[in-house]
Amino acid sequence: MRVLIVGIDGYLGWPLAQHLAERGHEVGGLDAFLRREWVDEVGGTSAIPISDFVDRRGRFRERWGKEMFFREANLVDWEVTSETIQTFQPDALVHLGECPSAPFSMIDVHHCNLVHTNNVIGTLNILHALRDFAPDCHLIKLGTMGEYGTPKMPIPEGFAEFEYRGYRDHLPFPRQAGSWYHWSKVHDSNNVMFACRVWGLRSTDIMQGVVYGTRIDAMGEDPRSWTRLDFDQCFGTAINRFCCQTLIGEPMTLFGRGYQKRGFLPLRDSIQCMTLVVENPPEPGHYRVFNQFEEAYTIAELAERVRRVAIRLGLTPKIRHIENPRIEAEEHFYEPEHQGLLDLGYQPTRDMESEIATMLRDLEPNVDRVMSFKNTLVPDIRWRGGRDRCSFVD
Ligand code: USQ
Repeated sequence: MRVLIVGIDGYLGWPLAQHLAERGHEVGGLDAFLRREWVDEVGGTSAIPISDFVDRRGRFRERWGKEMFFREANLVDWEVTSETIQTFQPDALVHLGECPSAPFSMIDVHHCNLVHTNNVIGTLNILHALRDFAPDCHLIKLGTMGEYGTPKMPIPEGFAEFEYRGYRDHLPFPRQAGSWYHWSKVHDSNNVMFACRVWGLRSTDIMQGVVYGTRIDAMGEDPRSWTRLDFDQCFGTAINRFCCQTLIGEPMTLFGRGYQKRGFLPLRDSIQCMTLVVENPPEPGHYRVFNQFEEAYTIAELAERVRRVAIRLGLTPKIRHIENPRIEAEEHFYEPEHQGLLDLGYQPTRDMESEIATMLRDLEPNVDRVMSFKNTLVPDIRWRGGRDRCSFVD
């Protein structure tokens, strides 16, 4: 299949490109390298050094024997976005070209607006370009489990049967997002669903949990194949941060009580699931939703797993509670369903501890690099507004 990856230079995009090429797909990409800029802006860096995109394309050419189609373009630019889709004529378009950070979106009005413009307008441009130039293409849109929030009932995959005053209907499950970033994904979901209904586009909206990990098999040992691994307060996610913190002897930061539950999955599972979705498109006009994660865990449980693995590797891990900069439930009911991808053939890795051990080994040569950016580990972006460094509370 011809697969266009929007956001091909990112944490998920670059491994996905390699995995799909390995499976014989014709991969093309679009990126404006904004993730690199945003991480720089917040004073972070990738713990694992990454190549620039010229070198990444060189690696692609060497490994798969062909030049990769690529456009350096910002999705909010309609002309380039539509030209890219018209020229490449994708069978599938994987949309990873969004700002993925909740804290970044909470910094101030400018960051909130930047995230909304980038994410919502970018997706609208893709939808219009698909309608005009590639109406049969399958849009794989990365949403987030965070769209649903943490309701006191099981979370279905996108839709559920509702009854009200004796009437029944199959309707979208309510969204209760927890940051401006997560709300931008809700707006995207509504827009994609509407485009499928009125224009007959086909799309899979993936509600993905938190991804962790450094590797997939298709990467091999060439550094140009490696993907980024952020650990700053904005672009670093829980397990990735816990591993980097442990590596340099800093405490793992449990926000508040630490019993927040989220769905998690290793990088290799994320890539496996997206590939299954690409290779099993829905019918034209169909909008389908999958909840994509391996299992739900509390943050405290995850820190404990990192601690166990780190001790086995001879490190001295610490776990500490820190003021929660976010406004979120710190202990709550959480039972999201996730059958759709299993029905398509998803085989969860399930071995979180060996994945964490691989991460710690991959990170080990970069200990000095992480150490020199350690001031980005303690959060100061507050959900209530303003910036104020959080204090440890134990
Ligand atoms: N947390 C800690 N300590 C930390 C970092 C995070 O306790 O050092 C807690 C947070 O308070 C939160 C949970 O861990 O309750 C997850 O936070 P996160 O930073 O790992 O992830 P989140 O902000 O939710 O966003 C990430 C990705 C986003 C994706 C989302 C999936 O950045 O792109 O959409 O995970 S989900 O969480 O299911 O919404």
